[in-house]
Amino acid sequence: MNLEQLLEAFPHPVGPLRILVVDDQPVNIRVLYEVFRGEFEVLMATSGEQALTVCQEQRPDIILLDVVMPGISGHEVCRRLKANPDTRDIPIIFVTSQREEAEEARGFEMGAVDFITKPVNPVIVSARVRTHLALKLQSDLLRSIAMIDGLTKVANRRKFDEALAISWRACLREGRPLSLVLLDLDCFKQYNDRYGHQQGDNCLIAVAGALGHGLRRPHDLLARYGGEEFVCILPGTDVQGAMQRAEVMRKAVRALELEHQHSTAGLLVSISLGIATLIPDNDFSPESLLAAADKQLYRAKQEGRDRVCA
Ligand code: GH3
Ligand code: MG
Ligand code: MG
Ligand code: MG
Repeated sequence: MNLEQLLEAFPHPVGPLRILVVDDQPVNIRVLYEVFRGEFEVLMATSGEQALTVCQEQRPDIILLDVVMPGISGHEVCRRLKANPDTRDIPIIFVTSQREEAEEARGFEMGAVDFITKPVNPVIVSARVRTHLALKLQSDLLRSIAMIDGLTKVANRRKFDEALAISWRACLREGRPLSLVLLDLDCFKQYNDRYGHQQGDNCLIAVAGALGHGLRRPHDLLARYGGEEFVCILPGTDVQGAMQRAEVMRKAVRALELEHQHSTAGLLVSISLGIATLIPDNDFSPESLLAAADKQLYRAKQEGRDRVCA
């Protein structure tokens, strides 16, 4: 797909695409600004330092980067952006008056996606930028699809595994508690038997939506763990906090008022939840936390369902 087709099929979530033009000569910036201003939001920087700040604050979708600049050079800007996980996926095109092949090869070795010589030809620079933006959008899209559950649109198991490892390390480093809430729909086999698999799927979608009420902080994550089980990662939340959130989720599911005539826990769709909390240290593993939450979930089922155990 080219850029137009991609943008039409998958509109960019936050307004127009942003292109950062970096050059110590304002006249060079002007030329590129004229090429792109109708179509993209053009961000500008006249030094390497400024370019790094703009990247950190505004996350451009692509960068046109001059090589020779006083202070931090284009190569150094590239090296630093590639070393930072937040910025390493932003495509960089070097724009330079140095025409030697060795220079071009060096740019590619540093992780640039393309190399354009000055004076730029507007048609060529525009075509190359569009090609790389289309590739960038496709790879962003693939990455996000690979992390999302197709039915409920919450994070999938793959994303959960990744996020749990990250939260574990962060809480280990900071000596903070990490809570997991594992939950499972009550008597869902009977729900499918009574209302059909299609309505079962719709029920899972509605429940996933209601569970979102239990999330508060930017690093909280709700994922579909598998089948009709979901899991929440709550970094920095202690057991009391996790119990509050679990109660919010339990009530939000009840509040959907989805009829379930064959549930042993009442006549509405409900969930059972198990909580485990610990301050990560090297004697435990993320798997042990999950196993502890599963144990509590089992208890919640045993004690009659539609409840939270910790
Ligand atoms: P319990 O209260 O003990 O959890 O009883 P349960 O019937 O929910 O038992 P269990 O967790 O073993 O049953 C899981 C059921 O969930 C069986 C399976 O058919 C159903 N299920 C799993 N994934 C899906 C799905 O994607 N869509 C639908 N419609 N049903 C699913
Ligand atoms: Mg220069
Ligand atoms: Mg289950
Ligand atoms: Mg179940």
